[in-house]
Amino acid sequence: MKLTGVELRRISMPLVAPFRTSFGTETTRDVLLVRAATTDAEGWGECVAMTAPLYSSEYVDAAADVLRRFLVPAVASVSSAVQVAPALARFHGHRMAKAALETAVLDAELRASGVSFARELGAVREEVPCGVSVGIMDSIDELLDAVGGYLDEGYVRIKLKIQPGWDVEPVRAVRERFGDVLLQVDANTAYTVSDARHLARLDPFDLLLIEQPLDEEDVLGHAELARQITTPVCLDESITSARAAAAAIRLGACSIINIKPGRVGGYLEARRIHDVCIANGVPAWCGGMLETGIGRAANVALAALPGCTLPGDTSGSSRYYRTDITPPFTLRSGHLPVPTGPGIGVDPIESELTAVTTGTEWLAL
Ligand code: OSB
Ligand code: MG
Repeated sequence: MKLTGVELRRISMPLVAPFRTSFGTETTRDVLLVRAATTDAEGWGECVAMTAPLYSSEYVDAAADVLRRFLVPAVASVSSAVQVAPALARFHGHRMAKAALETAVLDAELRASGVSFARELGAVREEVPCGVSVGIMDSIDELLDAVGGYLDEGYVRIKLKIQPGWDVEPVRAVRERFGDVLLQVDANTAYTVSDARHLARLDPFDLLLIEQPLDEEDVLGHAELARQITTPVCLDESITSARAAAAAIRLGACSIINIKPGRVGGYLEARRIHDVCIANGVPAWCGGMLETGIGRAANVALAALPGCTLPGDTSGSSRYYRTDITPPFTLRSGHLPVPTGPGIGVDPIESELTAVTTGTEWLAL
């Protein structure tokens, strides 16, 4: 297989409702798609970087820039996806950009050989249970309506975004209204270790986990916090590699890990993190970044691995978009089917893709 070029395509996808977190409110997803053209097949990757560097240091314009100037030229002579990360290793950071490129090359390679992502990664399930991430709302009533709607749709686990001033009360309200539903919270780094006694007030609510309460660099702080609360600590932002995962586990900073391929540089590193989790008896689950069907297809394959034992943030297309750019992912009894076709197993719908495209750029190799 030889790469002949890479297309960078920007699309603008309005969300069905604003998604509010402790770091900001997203109303439209500005997505960068990477299409790898090879002598044998073409492949797709979705860059999960957001419009502004609020979740992590990456943002979509920077991802496009680093791909154009450094990453794409550096993969000119790779003949397999396993060669992508080594070819990019001398460039620091930019994991979401690297992940999108590696995923596009992997998709092309797997399509050429007729192998699905699920098969390649080692999936053991044909469908995956789905959770949903529920943003911060203006009122508890609004939150209860949203959660009730998702439970009616079949979601098997609810994740509430929290921040100081929106934590114990929303959790209490959801517990009181919806009983023993699987429930967890995500703070996206909104607290400090001095909030430990406050966060311990979540202990009585039997949460599955609290995700990334502290700064992404405060791994030791998470270890200290984990000793002061009974809710299991799960890391998202802090886990940027398999090495970081192994260190965080060894330090006692987390007992659960959210795996996001974009955050860690791609699906091959994501699988290594999964393997670190299995080796340590640490439950893992597949996170999300409000992906379109292109990114979702590969995430659902990852969620089907044996170590992904908790429901992921792999929701149906309609939770995000009125019209997806692929055939929509639709929940069946709270589950999504794992694609079985070659590569990511789904194709963009040409007319939908064209309708949302704001620009394309062809980088010949
Ligand atoms: O922290 O998990 C997060 C969305 C964007 C950025 C960060 C996060 C999220 C979510 C939504 O929680 C997950 C999804 O439904 O895709
Ligand atoms: Mg998170």
